[in-house]
Amino acid sequence: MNLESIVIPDGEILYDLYYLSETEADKYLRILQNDMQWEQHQIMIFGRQLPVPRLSAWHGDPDARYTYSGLALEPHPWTAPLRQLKTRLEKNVQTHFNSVLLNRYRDGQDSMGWHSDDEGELGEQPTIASLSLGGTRRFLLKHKYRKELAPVELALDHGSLLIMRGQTQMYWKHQIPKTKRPVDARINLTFRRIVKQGASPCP
Ligand SMILES: O=C(O)CCC(=O)C(=O)O
Ligand SMILES: [Mn+2]
Repeated sequence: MNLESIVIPDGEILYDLYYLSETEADKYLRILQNDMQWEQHQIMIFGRQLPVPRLSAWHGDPDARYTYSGLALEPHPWTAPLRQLKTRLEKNVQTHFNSVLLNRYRDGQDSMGWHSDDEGELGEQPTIASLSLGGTRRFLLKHKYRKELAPVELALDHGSLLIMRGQTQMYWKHQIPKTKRPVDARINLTFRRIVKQGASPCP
């Protein structure tokens, strides 16, 4: 593993472009594409139920529940490939994870809007391990208060690992913008540790 520090004020991010070998990344992409029970979650925006522009799946320990637009989501159990990845990451990142959110971006029109993973249930300074498989997408970070700081941009590649920790969620928002470029389908896994209940959704 070769985690490179990407220096940003008020936060800590680390990136390993080659966390998984090409062969491993291909294998996990294929397995996860087929095995997960992908759902299109709905969120409430201005009193209207709208589908989020991507598919998702939530897996974890039975008590790692989270609240999503007023719905208490029960995690699906760990599958063997998810557990394998979790164990490997826990060793490498020296953190304990009890859940993983998978997002599947079918094409360039699937996206995730600006948000921070700062829900109360993730605790004060969460460490989030984000593994990317499939088509490369732009990942942007912007500081919540210091408007003079330029956004930070990364291209999250097939098999790469991004770690966000320290104060990152407190001071920065991130997003996966839509793109008109033709892009392959992408799956992202964010391994997390739920410490208490109560949360809000990402737009
Ligand atoms: O798809 C990504 O890389 C970002 C996912 C994300 O920010 C999230 O699941 O909270
Ligand atoms: Mn996020």
